[in-house]
Amino acid sequence: MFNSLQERFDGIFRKLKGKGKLNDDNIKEAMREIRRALLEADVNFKIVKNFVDQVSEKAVGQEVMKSLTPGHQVVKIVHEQLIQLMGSQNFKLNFNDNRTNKIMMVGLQGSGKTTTSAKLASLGRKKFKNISPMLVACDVYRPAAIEQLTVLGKQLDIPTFTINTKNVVKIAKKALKEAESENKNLLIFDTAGRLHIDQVLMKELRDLKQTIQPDYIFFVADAMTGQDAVNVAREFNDQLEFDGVILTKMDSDARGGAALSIKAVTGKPVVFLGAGEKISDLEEFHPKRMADRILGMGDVLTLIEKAETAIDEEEALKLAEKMKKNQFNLTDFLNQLAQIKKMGPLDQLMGMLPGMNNNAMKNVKVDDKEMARIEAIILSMTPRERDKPALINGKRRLRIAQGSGSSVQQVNRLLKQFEQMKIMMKKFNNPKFMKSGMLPF
Ligand SMILES: Nc1nc2c(ncn2[C@@H]2O[C@H](COP(=O)(O)OP(=O)(O)OP(=O)(O)O)[C@@H](O)[C@H]2O)c(=O)[nH]1
Ligand SMILES: [Mg+2]
Repeated sequence: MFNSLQERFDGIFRKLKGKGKLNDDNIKEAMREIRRALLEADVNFKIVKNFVDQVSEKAVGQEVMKSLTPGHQVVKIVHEQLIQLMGSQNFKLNFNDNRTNKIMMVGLQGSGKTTTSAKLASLGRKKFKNISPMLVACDVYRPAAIEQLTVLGKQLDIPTFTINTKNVVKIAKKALKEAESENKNLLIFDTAGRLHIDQVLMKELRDLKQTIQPDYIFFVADAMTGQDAVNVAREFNDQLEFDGVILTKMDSDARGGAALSIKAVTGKPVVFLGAGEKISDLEEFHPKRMADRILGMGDVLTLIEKAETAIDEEEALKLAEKMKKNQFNLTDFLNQLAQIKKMGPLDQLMGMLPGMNNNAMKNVKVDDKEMARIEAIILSMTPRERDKPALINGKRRLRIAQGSGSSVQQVNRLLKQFEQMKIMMKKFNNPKFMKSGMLPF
């Protein structure tokens, strides 16, 4: 996410920070580079021009020139400008417990509407105590689409409403009735996509909007399509007036042009990001956190939120207790690895830490393969060995190595790391620290 822009900004600012004082020429050069970086990230050219004009105006001001750390001042200005570009106000999803809340999902074919409908239903249920969701299949053109939504719903134990008709308005009316009789207070309407905007679809969507009077209409767009996504967003907004944008496939989008342009072009904010195919891969979009990420300042808050949703608090407390009593064994270690894995790929998580830009990431040794190896080694031990690693003598080490397809040295290294970890745990015996669920290494 934003990798190329991150790298470019890193280079530009390093150069600026290296200079004691700045003059007009230095600033002009930096602005030229920022302009190029944004264009390469596929940001709309008018927005780029506006952005650079505003940053230059502030940067050539006396304050920056006279400041002792002019380079840092420029970073600060760019940071503020990025936040403004993406919308300085955070969007907040609000539901009312006492009536049916309705969300309508719209967008082109393959943008991620169906997947994101399920992700949102799951997030709504998790974040709001008295919310009970139901999915409504309004994509009447492909039978497979209804099946897809139903399967996702089943996985989550969330009902999917379907009836056999091509009339979307009829489906919607029946769904609203069903919600009332079944006590469901959040309906998510998944609609059909088209390859291009066409008037038949738009009319159908407007009719649906008229019938259900949604609390939110979210426009779902594939971030990888860059400026195309922005143009389609503008047309959908003109015809349908949506409330916010959900950008999907951000995990595969290195450029970030859509995320940076949509607010300025449509006036509507990005509200969520899809960052993977798993149900839990939906993040709230916070302009400040995004600006932090783009400028390599990390996004610790999102990391903590991910930990909170993926890690079972009760488990974490149990674990903290075991650590306190020095009873932490290799099975617990294995469980912790599984919890971390639930949070997503390690490189994505590391990318949220401050200072972890692409270069730093290359030096990070803990990768997903290494995790898989550790897991295989521990799984090749007997329960007694996991409980009491001291039992593991040379012969047993050989057996474990063979069982897990690794070398005896790798088994030795893991056991040594585990011993060191236990020593460290004694030092870190702080329940609050452990509650964050992170391994202390
Ligand atoms: N990597 C990644 N893949 C995603 C994300 N969101 C959706 N996808 C994938 O994108 C593909 C299309 O997603 P759907 O949810 O079926 O898209 P849709 O908008 O409902 O498509 P139509 O019903 O054909 O209009 C699926 O393979 C999803 O798994 C995401 O955030 N990251
Ligand atoms: Mg679909």
